[in-house]
Amino acid sequence: MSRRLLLALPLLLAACSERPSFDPDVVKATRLGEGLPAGFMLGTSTAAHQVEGGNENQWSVWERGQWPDGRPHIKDGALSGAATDSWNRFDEDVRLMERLGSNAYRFSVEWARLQPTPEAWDTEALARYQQWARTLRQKGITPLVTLYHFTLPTWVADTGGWENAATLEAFEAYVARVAEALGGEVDWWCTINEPNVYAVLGYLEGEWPPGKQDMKATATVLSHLLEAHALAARQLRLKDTVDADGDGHATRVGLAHHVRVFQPASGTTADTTVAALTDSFFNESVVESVRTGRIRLSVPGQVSIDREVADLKGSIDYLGINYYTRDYVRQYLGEPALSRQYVPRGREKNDLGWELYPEGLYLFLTRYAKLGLPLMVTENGMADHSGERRPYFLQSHVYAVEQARAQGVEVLGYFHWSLLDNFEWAEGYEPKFGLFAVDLASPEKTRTDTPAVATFQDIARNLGLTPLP
Ligand code: GCO
Repeated sequence: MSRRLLLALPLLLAACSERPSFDPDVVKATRLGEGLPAGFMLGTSTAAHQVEGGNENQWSVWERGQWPDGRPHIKDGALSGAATDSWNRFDEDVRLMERLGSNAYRFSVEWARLQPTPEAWDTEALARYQQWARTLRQKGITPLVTLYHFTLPTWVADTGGWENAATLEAFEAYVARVAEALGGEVDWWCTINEPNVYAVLGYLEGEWPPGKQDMKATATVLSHLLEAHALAARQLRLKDTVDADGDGHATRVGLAHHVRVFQPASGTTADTTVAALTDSFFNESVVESVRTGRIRLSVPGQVSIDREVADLKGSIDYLGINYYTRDYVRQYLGEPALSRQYVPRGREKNDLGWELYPEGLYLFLTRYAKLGLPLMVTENGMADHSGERRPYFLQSHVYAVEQARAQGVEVLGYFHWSLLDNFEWAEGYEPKFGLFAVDLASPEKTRTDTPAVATFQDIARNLGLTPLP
């Protein structure tokens, strides 16, 4: 070996450990689940608007709208409508969870259902959510409840939604009521789902309501969502004082943070700089805000927010990670985000064109170990209409979790997105994310197994859980 190569070896090794590469044969030969500790939460994840059906909120209004050129806002003009009718089929869904052998379920409560107008409060709907949590616990399935998953009541959206600071107060009051009602059954909470995705898709890319393309508004919304998270954490700890599962914690508060690997499209300074900026804004700023209690959002020449927020520091007991994919980033000064993202030809992708890159989950779990807090994979899944590719997707991502744990990273659980095929926002019903496929045309919304059900059951068994027949 030449001397130069020898000198370069540590660097090369460092580069390798930064960018691991999983061998599919090794992944498939691993008895996944055996590497996870007893008590590890193995479950699935859904969101109210995507499965419940019959919701009337900011999104359902948007679904009925069009772009200036007459195209519907949602692909193929789809409406969330009855969705998978999970509002009425909860017990059926719990059977599916039991068949999987899962011991945890993440679902969200719908603000617009609970508080359809500022003065009205639907106590029956609240009681139903309470019953859901109780049922889950009786079946040995730990509920993890999300308080805000992308949908606002119309009365909140009409007064400016998350751009308006007054929304924070309304949200805090809503959280207080939910925490009081559900606290006896629920210990695990997720305040806000993906603040960064909500802000970017609604206010920067304009593909989601309210359809804006405005960097300043994006930053304002992101910063308000982080503040809302802090207020929610405070309310949860105040109002939920019942330790439902007797593990010594009445509340375990987290948020679900969507992370993406941003790979510079080339080695040029332009691309590496813009990829680092994107990473910093999209991935890092949320984590840094909750770590330091100080919201710092900056996009050179466009945005500079730097403010300390009461109760933000220390607001999470765990960090939820929603991980799906990697993007390649090329500088493009004409775009508000200063870049364009794409997936090169030849990479394996899901039906939505997202690259399948399980190593990215490992990268984020090891990266965010720096927080010194437990991590939880609150979402991970793939759009796959055939269902044939999901088994390996599931295996390789659980493998990533096991690899991270083997490095000493405390990962408490893995929630697959999703239990069922469901309403995929602007993409409508075409993408199929479910472990169980749903026949939307049938009045019963019939659920059938996809091949990954067996994969999930294997993992559950190896973890010591018992899938029911
Ligand atoms: C998100 C949401 C989910 C999506 C899922 C698949 O991550 O955007 O939490 O509601 O349906 O991620 O795109």
